[in-house]
Amino acid sequence: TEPLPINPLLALAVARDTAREAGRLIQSYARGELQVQTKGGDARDLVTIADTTADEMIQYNLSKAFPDFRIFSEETYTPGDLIQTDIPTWLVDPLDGTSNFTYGLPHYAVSIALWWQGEPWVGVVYDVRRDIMFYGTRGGGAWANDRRLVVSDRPLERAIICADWAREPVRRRAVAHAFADLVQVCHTARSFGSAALNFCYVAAGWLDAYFNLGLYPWDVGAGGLLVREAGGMLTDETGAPWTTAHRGAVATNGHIHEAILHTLARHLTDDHTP
Ligand code: 2AM
Ligand code: CA
Ligand code: CA
Ligand code: CA
Repeated sequence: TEPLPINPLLALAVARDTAREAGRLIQSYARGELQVQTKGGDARDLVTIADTTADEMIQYNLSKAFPDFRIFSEETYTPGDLIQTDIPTWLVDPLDGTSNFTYGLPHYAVSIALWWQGEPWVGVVYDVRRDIMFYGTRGGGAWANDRRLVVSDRPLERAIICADWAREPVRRRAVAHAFADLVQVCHTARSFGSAALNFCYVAAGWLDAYFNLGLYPWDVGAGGLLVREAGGMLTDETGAPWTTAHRGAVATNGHIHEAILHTLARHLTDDHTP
């Protein structure tokens, strides 16, 4: 692939500053009365003024710094939009963990990735409440503040497995059943509600595996880059290397990847029709 037409470190600096500023903006809404709305008639798909205002600010900053780049964002995306490989494209999730945010659970993040030629070049995930900046560049490693991240080497028996719940009913059930099976054989299991942060936790070696079967490019772009830069594996639920076309993402330390895929496959092929 051709190199990015700009210095990735410049894009990284802009993405980091923008994510931190978005975090401040999100926090300015955290104490007030939130008008929580739902999207597309799905009662579980929440959005607030914090999501939309942070999205506007991020898009303004990124397009001011890089006027020729595209932006693919959760809050302005319309179904059918495609990521073009020949134009550098920002993948933006202004607030990842909206359910946590609206319920007052202090665990959510801002996720920004730069995508080009089918590959991630820059990834930034900002943990708003803990003030941790996770970031990385293609070939430049994965970092949390100033610490280099490396995935764990734990086997399944000592692993902490993490998952979040797809909203689509068949996939939601498959996740729940796979989770129930895995919890019997691993050390323990968690569900935190921010996909972006969960990928960072796999990169950091704090979690050994994370899977979610209902994700979009802006959920995975940044954190997924960090998983790979930290030496981990990132595929879809069939084991194909993850791309922006996939809705399922499985991130692990590599050692337990097959076991997770195998367990998921068992429940994805089950027939649950009554
Ligand atoms: P969000 O908060 O930005 O919407 C929770 O399940 C995690 O998965 C969150 O990071 C959430 O992102 C993300 N997610 C995005 N789309 C989802 C979907 N269709 N079903 C389940 N989780 C989704
Ligand atoms: Ca959302
Ligand atoms: Ca998200
Ligand atoms: Ca979001």
